[in-house]
Amino acid sequence: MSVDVKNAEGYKAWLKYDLVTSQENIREISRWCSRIVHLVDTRIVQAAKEELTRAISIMIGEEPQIASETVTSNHIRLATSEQLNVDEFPEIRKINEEGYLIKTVKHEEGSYILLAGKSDKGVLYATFHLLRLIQAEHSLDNLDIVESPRNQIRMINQWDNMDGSVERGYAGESIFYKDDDFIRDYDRIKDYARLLSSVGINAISINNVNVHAVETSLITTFLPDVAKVADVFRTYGITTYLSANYASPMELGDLTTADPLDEGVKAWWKDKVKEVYSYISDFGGFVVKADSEHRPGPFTYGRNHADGSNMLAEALEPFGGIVIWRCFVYNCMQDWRDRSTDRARAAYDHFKPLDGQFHNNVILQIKNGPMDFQVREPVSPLFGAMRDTNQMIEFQVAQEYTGQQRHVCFLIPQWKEILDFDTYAKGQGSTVKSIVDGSMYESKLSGIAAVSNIGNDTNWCGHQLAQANLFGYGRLIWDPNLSNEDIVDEWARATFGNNSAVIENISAMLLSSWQIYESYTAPLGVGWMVNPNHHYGPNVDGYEYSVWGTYHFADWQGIGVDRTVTSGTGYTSQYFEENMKYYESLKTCPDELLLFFHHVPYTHLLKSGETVIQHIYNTHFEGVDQAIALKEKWEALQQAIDEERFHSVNERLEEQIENAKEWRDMINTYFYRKSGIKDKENRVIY
Ligand code: GCV
Repeated sequence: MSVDVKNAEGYKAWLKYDLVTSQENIREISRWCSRIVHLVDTRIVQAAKEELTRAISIMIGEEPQIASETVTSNHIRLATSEQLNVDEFPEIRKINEEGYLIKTVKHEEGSYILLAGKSDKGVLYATFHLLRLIQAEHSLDNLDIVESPRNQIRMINQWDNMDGSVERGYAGESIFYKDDDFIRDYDRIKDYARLLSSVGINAISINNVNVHAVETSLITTFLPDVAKVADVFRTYGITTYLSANYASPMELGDLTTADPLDEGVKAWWKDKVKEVYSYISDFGGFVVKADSEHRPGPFTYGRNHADGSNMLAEALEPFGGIVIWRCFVYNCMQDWRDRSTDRARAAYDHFKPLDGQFHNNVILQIKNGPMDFQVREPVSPLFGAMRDTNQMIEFQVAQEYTGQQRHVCFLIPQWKEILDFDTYAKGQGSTVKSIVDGSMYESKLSGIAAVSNIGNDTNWCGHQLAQANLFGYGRLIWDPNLSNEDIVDEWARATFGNNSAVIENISAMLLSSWQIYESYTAPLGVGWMVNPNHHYGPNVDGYEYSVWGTYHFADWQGIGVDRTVTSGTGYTSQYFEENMKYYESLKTCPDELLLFFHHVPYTHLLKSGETVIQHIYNTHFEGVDQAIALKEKWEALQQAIDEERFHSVNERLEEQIENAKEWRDMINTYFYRKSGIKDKENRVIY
């Protein structure tokens, strides 16, 4: 990686420490931060010291002194509970293994800001928190913060292939691989680890869930390289996982089967796992996509997903490893003309009957919705439906269906809505967040994963503003009760400084962006309408697996998929009763999901008072106007933002507007021609 890249503003992302301009602020920071005392010294604490040193040196123009014993002058003190007098800091009893305290402690014999965790990971997280406060010009005089992450596994999934491509990657190529080999740029990986750790992410899988031939060897010839990468992440409290190819015993091991009940296959995996742990003693385990989109899996052998995952779990169990088994299992060759089958039903139909059959070191990773990371879809009915099975949720930070990091689409409000969704699994208040944090069913393992949005682009994410999704993802899964506004504010200040116009406009842009994107793309929860395969840009009938499928079932009279029990696919029955009734009835089904659950005439009246067809026209015209307004907000900041970032965002906003117009025209024209109903405002529809 060149020095130019490292020095780019976009590269530094939210760990961009700037020289503080106000002398008063410099004095305050210097008063507390000119000395760092570390009472503990692990590699993770060294990472914390390094980050503090880097940040403070830049912010006040003077390198802090480091000591390992207490001093009488003001300082930052790094400690774990072992070095603390617990009676003096009883809060330490309340935090979990990764939690921390940040406390301004005033003593005559030397005052200090305490950054303390139960473990060294807590110290590192406290460090990043303190730095965020300093970036936001928060006073350091009376800090008293107690934090614990709400979720146990806070994971990022790379969809990186070893040829250097990234499946659904919109920010250049992989930072890990190129030409079927590792790149071995540990500086860049370290900077990625810093970004992840700064927002509390503690797990990463480093290869695509579609494991092709070369990547299958990550568990053989490439193990020394995996170990080096794991070493970098370990220093930042992040555990490394690999996506595994279910057919590995055949592809690597000369076996003629991958049948999970075959003794030879079981023995092969046991040996293999032992070998992996000989390289990486704290290896996390395997992420597995099986029997989905042409990937191999237990179905080939007439076995189910419990058989398949349990076999791997048994091999990992002696080493403390886990299996993260994806529930994105469906028949992609399904014939959509046959209205009795429904892809939305697939995950529940496959997995619900297996509840209680999974080993306790297996977690099912369930996509947030029943389909595939659309701009709008309901919450997957599997959440809460499996009382005796560990579950985690999967989001997609990569914007596959939400503008591919060419459009601004801040996804935190979407994820927050999903985490707050009441499943009614154990009566009112059974939110998704209380299922995936393990509290509702006292699950042994639980958490949240998401597909990463980074690549080797200088600014990591392609779109500068897409960084907010990665930052926000980490912050939200650390604490799902944080507000959208707080997350945006934190990110904007750390990334762009504290100019109030900048914060105000960027916040307004981000907070409205999901709704804007939804307005000019697929309406009312119907989903897709994108070009097949690459999924960018409008294509109303676009469907990749055959020429006759569509996702919307539109004809000259109406649109939408009838998923009711009464007359449709029966998908609604997968929800607990309250939600089942809510979606089943046209009276209660919310507008934004209407076409996901019902097939209705274009003249159907929405709760908003508009007809479906008029809603389609209105939102598509308004969406473009709102996209134009986004650009105006950004342009107003030209003087306040460095050229590099200003221009790169401006170019993307230009493209967003042009693409939004294309969406508007394609969608409006299609439905005008299909329905024959005119826009009541007589706007131009081509
Ligand atoms: C990694 C969607 C994407 C695929 C992805 C798949 C999955 O179908 O388009 O690229 O494959 O989801 O989540 O496994």
